[in-house]
Amino acid sequence: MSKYQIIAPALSSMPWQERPDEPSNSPLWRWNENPIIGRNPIKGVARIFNSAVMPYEGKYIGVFRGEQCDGVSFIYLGHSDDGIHWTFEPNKLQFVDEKGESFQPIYAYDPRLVKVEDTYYIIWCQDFWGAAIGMAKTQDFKTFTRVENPFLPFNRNAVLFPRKIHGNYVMLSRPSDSGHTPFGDIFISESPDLHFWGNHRHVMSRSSEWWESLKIGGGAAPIETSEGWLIFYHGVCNTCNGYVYSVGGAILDIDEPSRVKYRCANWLLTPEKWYEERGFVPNVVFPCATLQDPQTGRIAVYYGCADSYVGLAFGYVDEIIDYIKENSRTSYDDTCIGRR
Ligand code: BMA
Repeated sequence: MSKYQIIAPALSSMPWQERPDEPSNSPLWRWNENPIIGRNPIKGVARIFNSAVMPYEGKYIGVFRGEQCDGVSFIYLGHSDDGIHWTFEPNKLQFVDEKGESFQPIYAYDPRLVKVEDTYYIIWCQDFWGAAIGMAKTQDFKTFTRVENPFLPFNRNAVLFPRKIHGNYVMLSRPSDSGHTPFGDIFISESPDLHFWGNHRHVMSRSSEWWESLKIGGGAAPIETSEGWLIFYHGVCNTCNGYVYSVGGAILDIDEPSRVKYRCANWLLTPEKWYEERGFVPNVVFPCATLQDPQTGRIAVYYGCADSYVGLAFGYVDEIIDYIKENSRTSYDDTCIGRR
């Protein structure tokens, strides 16, 4: 029995490997056959990375960022029996509008996939006269209906919560600029209907810890636990050789998620392996999804590696939460309700 409970449906299976016997500074460890998706995975697609997966009908399904050979990213659907070995549909996802007519984004990247009640939502970044959030829903992974873009440009890294809070849908996002944004905090917004968004609050700032001192952004969908919403997010610092992206961990209040209860001063994952340090954009680990099993307390984190591959890391909820709590450093910006 875990010390902390994950509140989510039980999984009959999930990818898993126990911690290898090697020095580590983190409660997470990597799958020893990373990366799970290599180069040129689909005809016309050079790289898949920053992607999200979910259990579906006893197997796994995922939405994948596929960077085409012309450099434009779109979302591709993938299927897997074990969550590790993936086959991809050859064509990018086709979206329709509420009337059923074709409604394609110009580009689409960094998809997240979240189930709320009986519907699956894909949330991504796309062009809306500048980088902004796109969103679609599906119940069968055959028809993908776009809903109105939730926020004005410029915004990225939107992550929907897996259940409503106080009757509203809740989403994290990171207001940004149109380029390689050299700033950025995580905010939260609510909606009664996924159409109108408001009650905007500040959640957490880039911090004085150097690894996340430039900007931060939402990563995987929050995991509901007995201690609060466990989030894996990305934190970025600027070096003389460019940005470095690491994975951070925090726990948000279960009823008022704009309040940060604990925030780990240390990264949980930082580029250390060849597939994280070397690629189209070196030194990037970028979490977009988790699988979690309440019975065993196991968590699998899916993350993009160097804008070139997908990697998988594992941890136990007890060790992750204890590590975040033991190394927690919060500021007033984090713990306040986030209203000014
Ligand atoms: C961010 C996003 C991510 C990407 C990262 C590193 O701005 O575009 O998709 O992984 O930069 O290049």
